[in-house]
Amino acid sequence: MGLDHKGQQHNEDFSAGALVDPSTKTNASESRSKGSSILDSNFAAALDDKLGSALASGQAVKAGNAKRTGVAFDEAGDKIDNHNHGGSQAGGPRRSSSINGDNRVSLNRLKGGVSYDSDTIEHTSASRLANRARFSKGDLIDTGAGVKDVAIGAKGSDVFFGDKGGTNTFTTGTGQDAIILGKQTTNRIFDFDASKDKLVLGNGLTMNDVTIVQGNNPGKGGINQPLDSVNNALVVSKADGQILASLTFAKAANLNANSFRTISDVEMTALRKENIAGFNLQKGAGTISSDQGSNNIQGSSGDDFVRLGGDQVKFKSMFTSGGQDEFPFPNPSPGSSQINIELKGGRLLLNGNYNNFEAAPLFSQGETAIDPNAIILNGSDPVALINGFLATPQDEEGNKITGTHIHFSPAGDDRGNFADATIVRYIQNNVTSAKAGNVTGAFNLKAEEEAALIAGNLYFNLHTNVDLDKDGKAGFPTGENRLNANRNIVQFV
Ligand SMILES: [Ca+2]
Ligand SMILES: [Ca+2]
Ligand SMILES: [Ca+2]
Repeated sequence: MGLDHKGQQHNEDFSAGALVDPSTKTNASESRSKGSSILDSNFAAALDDKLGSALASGQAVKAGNAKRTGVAFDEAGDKIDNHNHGGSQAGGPRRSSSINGDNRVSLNRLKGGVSYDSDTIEHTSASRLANRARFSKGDLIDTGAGVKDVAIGAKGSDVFFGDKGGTNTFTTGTGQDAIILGKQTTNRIFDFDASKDKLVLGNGLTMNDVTIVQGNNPGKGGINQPLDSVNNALVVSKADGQILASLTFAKAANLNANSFRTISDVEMTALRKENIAGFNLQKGAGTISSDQGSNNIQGSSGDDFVRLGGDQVKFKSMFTSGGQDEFPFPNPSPGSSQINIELKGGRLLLNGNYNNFEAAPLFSQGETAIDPNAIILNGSDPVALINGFLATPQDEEGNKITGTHIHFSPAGDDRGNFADATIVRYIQNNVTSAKAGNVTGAFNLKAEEEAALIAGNLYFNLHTNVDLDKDGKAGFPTGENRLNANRNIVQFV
């Protein structure tokens, strides 16, 4: 059996002889709750939610008399493609202080940020970083320059170089990973764990140069969510507002002085050598695969994708026994579902089944309206709801609209619960009876989607609608079963 994700791997101590001398360790660690319930602030923030009295009072709202108080969960309305990492076109409302397309936030935005005295930040070195990676069979991953580089680490304690400009997307995997930040470079980290991972300030950056702040952008956009999403913790340059790190689904309050290290230019030069003892040099351009050993991966000045070669990641089966696990709209459905996934060379293969649902899957009967018997849990307008869906008739791979979707955002692990209704993919849903069926999918993931999957950041929603068995119980258009491919599902082997 492989190692679980970060939360279950405790055999290395980042601060014990590795990156820092224990005698000089700062005591900035603070105990903060990492978990959160569906009632925490993420709930409203993630959805711009107007949940209304329906769920709060335990009452469901029938489609025919749903309150028309605006669209609380305009699912397909959040579907925006072709926007840049800066998120300037990402879905949802924008704030004047938010990102401007250049991976920056306004300096005014930084007033609420937190920083620490540079004297309290430990220095690290090439040997410390390399040794820790080597002993854990981790990798040195330098994607170099480029507009959009993507890299995925595995179970070892990897080092990610994020100091050569452009926008990088990193999934670090398990272990105690180090991400080196630099000027004029934005690093989006899909699975930063403040209890284990470190941000290393390079390019002469000191702690005095940066501020830690929670994002405040309520916009959505799925994998292309705004970098300064309310769900993300940011490390921002005080000088120009450049976002140096966007830690998705992380809380700025969980970072402290011990989350950071600094590294000198001399040490960076040493860490970039091609002949580092114990590492297998892999130079390449474009897609580069790591193997199980310690790799010194050096990408090109163009866009690179460092992915896991071989079978370095597997996924536990996902199962849910009813709508009570649904987030953000728990429901009383007795329906159960199971989905198994595997990843083969960037291709996501998916199969599963569901039973005892209240109604047939949304859109499986060719409907263009919500069944009047359907229950809408968030009080949204059923006409707007269905029109929102219908406005996204297919996903970017051309899969036709179904009520079974892949979305971006985790729930059910130690990061708390989040929801983003933007469609990532439509999953084929094959009805076998009024209340049961099976689901299948085969998707060619883009580099960032693959990184999101391995970070535990995708989930699967099975929505229902039409009361085929005429028992008076129709579907739950805002969600019947949700299965989270979260950190607990991702297994590094
Ligand atoms: Ca590159
Ligand atoms: Ca790792
Ligand atoms: Ca029914």
